[in-house]
Amino acid sequence: RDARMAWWRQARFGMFIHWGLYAVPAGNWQGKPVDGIGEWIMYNAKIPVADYKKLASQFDPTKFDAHAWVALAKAAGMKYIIITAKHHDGFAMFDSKANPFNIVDATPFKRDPLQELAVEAHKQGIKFGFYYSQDQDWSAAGGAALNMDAFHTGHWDKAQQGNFADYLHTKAIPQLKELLANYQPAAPSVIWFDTPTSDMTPQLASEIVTLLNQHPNLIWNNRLGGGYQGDTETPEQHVPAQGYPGRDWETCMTINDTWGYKSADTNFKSTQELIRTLADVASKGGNLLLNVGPDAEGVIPAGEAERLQAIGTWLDVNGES
Ligand code: JFZ
Repeated sequence: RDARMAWWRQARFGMFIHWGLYAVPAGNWQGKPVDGIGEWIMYNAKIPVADYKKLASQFDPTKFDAHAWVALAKAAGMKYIIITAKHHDGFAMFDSKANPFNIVDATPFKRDPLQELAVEAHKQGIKFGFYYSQDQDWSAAGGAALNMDAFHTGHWDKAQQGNFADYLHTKAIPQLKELLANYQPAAPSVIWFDTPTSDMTPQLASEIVTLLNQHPNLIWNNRLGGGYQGDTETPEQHVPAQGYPGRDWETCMTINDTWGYKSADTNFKSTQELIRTLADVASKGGNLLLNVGPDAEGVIPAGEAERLQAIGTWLDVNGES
């Protein structure tokens, strides 16, 4: 593990990117704002699977510029990028043969932005990885949906009914194989799992682990499920008081109050607050994975980009690199 973690322990600062179909509604559905984080709009507005899938025909992010995104991360002093390959909505932001609900097959854009980013990250010499929602998948039959409280009440569409193991075998595991195989020589350094439910039994999770173990340099986090602790702790939206003695850890945090783009959310944290958070994390031996939410045209909101530039300027003057 030490060899695999070496670059990560030096990194300190990474870019999280939540980008997907949810950038099209951008927090609004049928003319009304929907409460909650932008990438959960399908869940929060209980959008039927067929209606949500129709968003793909409107997704044409022609302003997407992989070079510019990687250059922005570097200018901010970030050493790695983690982008949503598939979030809970089930839409793959990459060229997938395993499932047609993906950016190449289902949108007018027809490009694989993850391929372009992987190549750019490789060229510009920073590490690259994928967020993949392995458990919750609201558009695949059998994909889980959280049922944790009165607000989060599980599935809402018959099309979601099915067997979780079947979903895993026909979609999640085949797509993870694609992500691990198709980006050479810019292979992902990290797979960032999320929101495991009780559906992810130790047995099913072990099938994923078998696949991960074929990539000895791959780092993965503690959100796979099935009892696996992975390589890294993932405190969310806060900096733990003592860090995690004896464990590698990474605080993930977003600049405003959403991860995926919401047009109305301009509640950006100040540059000063973000720099203090970075210093707090670094002083406790962790990494900060700071999120941006690009819009449906493929642009990182100016309020976010400006803050990243300002952090980079501060680091140039005051930090060591
Ligand atoms: C999850 C996702 O549901 C969310 O959309 C986003 O991708 C975020 C990074 O991760 O949300 C979580 C997951 C874990 C906690 C809180 C929100 N947690 O452990 O407190």
